[in-house]
Amino acid sequence: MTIDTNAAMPSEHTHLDAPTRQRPNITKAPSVRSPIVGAETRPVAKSDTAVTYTVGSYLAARLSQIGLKHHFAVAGDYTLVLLDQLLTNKDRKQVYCSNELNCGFSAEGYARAHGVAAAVVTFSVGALSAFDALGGAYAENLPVILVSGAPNTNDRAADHLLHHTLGTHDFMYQLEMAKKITCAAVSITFAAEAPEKIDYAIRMALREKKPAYIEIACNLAAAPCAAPGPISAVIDREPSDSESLNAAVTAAADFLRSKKKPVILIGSKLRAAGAEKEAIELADALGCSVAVMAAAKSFFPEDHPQFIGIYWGEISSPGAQSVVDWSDGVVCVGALFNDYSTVGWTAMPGGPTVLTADPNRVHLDGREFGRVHLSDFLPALARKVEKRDATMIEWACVRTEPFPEDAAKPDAKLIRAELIRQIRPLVTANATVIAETGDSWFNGMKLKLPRGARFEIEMQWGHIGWSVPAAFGYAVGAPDRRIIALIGDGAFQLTAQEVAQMIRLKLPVIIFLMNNHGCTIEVEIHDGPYNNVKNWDYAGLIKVFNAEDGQGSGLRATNGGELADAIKLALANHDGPTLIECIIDRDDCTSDLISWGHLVAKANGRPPSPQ
Ligand code: TPU
Repeated sequence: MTIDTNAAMPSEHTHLDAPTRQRPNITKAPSVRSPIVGAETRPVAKSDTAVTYTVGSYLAARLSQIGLKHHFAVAGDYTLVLLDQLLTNKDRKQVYCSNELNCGFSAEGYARAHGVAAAVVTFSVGALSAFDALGGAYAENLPVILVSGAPNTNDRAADHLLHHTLGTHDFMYQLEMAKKITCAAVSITFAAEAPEKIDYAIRMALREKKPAYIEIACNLAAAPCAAPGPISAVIDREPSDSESLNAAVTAAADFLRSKKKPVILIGSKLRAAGAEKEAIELADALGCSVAVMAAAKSFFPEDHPQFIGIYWGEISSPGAQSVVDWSDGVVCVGALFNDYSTVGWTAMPGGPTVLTADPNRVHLDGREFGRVHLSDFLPALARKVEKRDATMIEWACVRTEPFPEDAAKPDAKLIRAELIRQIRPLVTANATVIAETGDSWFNGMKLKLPRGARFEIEMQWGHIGWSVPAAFGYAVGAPDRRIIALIGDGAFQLTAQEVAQMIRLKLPVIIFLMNNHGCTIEVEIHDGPYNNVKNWDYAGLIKVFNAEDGQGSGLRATNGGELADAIKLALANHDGPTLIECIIDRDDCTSDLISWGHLVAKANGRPPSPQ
């Protein structure tokens, strides 16, 4: 994320009275009337020479100042004037989505690539769909700012029933719901209060790395309000408490000094804490083994000499579980333990051997150190520790080199292992792999990442279908990266429409769709008729989405030769996405999925404890 701290105004296209810039003669601009609320959509003129901000253009300016080059949107009559206002700011593009769930997930994917994102939707019918994705952003620690249009302020006091509501006079329920899934939720019902409320929501989202919600009454989007001041007032970060930081570092250094075999375990909150580089500093200083949790794959470089692989209970990378479980001092950095990451509560470091370093707190030996930022704690600790490399000696004993894989015969029926073998070379330093909930998680873990490659997974929220819009949003936010999405057929059916938006924006995302005619992950947890998926002509779908002007490719591979040809074509298509439908057997899944599914099912199936 690039935050432009100097930019008090977004661009020369904006309408702020800027002494150093050419003033646009906005009084001559024809104004556009909203069909719905009759509000002016052009900047509001105070006089012939001075122009003030509107609620919508204030929001637009702030989004630019925090570095957003895009925001995602689905139109609706409660937001049309707001969308017009946002369009007056030429620093950012308005990117349209097929529905609000996808819009939310597109923003979530953009936030992964870019650090922060925004999405604009209409009241209730739109926002309630987007809330699912907003819950995901909360769970995954991503600052997504959701903006919803809302009823006209005059209708609040009047005895009016409105469309897109519950058919009651309560227009506040959406705000109340938003409070549960955001770190800040505000409703703007007076233009004068907009700057303060918008700034508050943005500040909280950036500080907490959680979503925020801004509701704007539809007749206020074009209403005048104050101009934005310097963005530094919004993006302040409360520093670590120096006493608490020093005490935590001293205690942690003592803890590590008393341990013979410390190991570092990296978790998914590391990125949100902005401390990936700092984790490498600590690893270098300690010289111990470093394992990452599945949801944190790529948050520590896999080519680092101390990297030992994924710690994920009994489906860990070979040797990694032994090294972590044998350790007498596990430094858990941004770790998140849930039923999935602990493989049904079978693999969870705990007790006095564990030092927990979270984004804003440190806990060890029954002591808690608050207001300590991970990005301050890790380098300070690195400066205080001595080398402790016993776990590297253990690692040298238990590690096993992967067997080289032979290519399958080109005309042999396609199997999952051949598919992964062919995907491996595509994962270059510039690649981002986006792995959907399903066997794609476990397939993705088998991809070795060169330095620079990124891996995105939504393991806490686990919404199937996330990867299609998230890949779209990620590609918008990082257009120079090679984006490879791995997805199952069941998941794809939830959000398939967003491939059409990839086509619209000519984004060369490569989608590997594993068509195994079923929800294999669910089969392994608990099987039944509900796990069968109606087959689609997935490759053929791209022709439908292309319509008269699109340049997406839809290809089908039933054997290794066809897959190799499809990958060549995908790499040659720079003008749109390529979906490669890979036909594999219903039972062709990783053994990791089977082991994991068995243990998660066991955890799910525990009978109620006696009260
Ligand atoms: O690899 P594979 O075959 O398991 O993937 P596929 O075909 O995409 O199936 C995924 C099946 C699945 C379901 C139905 N995984 N989790 N679920 C439960 C679920 C239901 N609805 C949402 C929105 N998210 C979920 N995780």
